[in-house]
Amino acid sequence: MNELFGFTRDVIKERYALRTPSGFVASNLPEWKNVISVVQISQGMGARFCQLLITFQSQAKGAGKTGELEQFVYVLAGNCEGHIGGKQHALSTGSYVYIPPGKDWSFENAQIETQLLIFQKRFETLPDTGSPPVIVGHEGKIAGQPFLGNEDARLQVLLPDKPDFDMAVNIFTYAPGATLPFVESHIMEHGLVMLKGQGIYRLDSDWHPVQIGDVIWMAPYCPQWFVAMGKTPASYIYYKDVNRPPLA
Ligand code: UGY
Ligand code: MN
Repeated sequence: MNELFGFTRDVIKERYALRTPSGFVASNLPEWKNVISVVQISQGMGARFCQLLITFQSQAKGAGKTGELEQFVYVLAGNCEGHIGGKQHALSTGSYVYIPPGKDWSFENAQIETQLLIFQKRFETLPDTGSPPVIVGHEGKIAGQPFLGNEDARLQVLLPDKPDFDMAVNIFTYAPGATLPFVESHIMEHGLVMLKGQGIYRLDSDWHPVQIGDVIWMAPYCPQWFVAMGKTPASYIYYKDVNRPPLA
């Protein structure tokens, strides 16, 4: 269908943002060479974390140190090598790596058009917890659990649910017609990418059709709800901040 110029589904509001691939603009990030990098979510819109989409071109490489930050890297498409703290890992579509503070990292030797989704935040220490370990995994090895008893809405929890970790990353998969059971409102913030299918996202008091590739930021307490629509399952990967006191 032809769309007349000047239209977009993108919405940037105080409590949430919806961004669609047709509006993405690349920027240069010092740690990455020969990639197309899009900052999907950042402090500029009010978030307390950063979400990046990296697309490898020929001879691409990213290398750096996490320092005080932590980052979760998910392979959206393609394959590459990850080097974390001196250890090499072969990564393919669906692989993920959690890199705690104080680690050297690099990603290279990638198939062209390999895509990485990255969630970054400043790690929040607690007096009685240590720094979490490096985690390398694959979504195919994590079973989806029924969400609050609903077999049609399944959650894969990619990181250990332990107090050391201050971020969670999950994949939520809905059969057509399945929904979040109620309109959630919570202290945690979310960054989200639609991986498959389509549906309607309620954000604050607005309803938006969403599809594969769309990005959503939800501020703390933003009311949120989802229904999967169409003939195929819908799924999204999302970040949330967890396990820390509200007043730090
Ligand atoms: O983990 C969550 O808060 C999740 N149920 N939120 C969401 O899918 N929007
Ligand atoms: Mn939520």
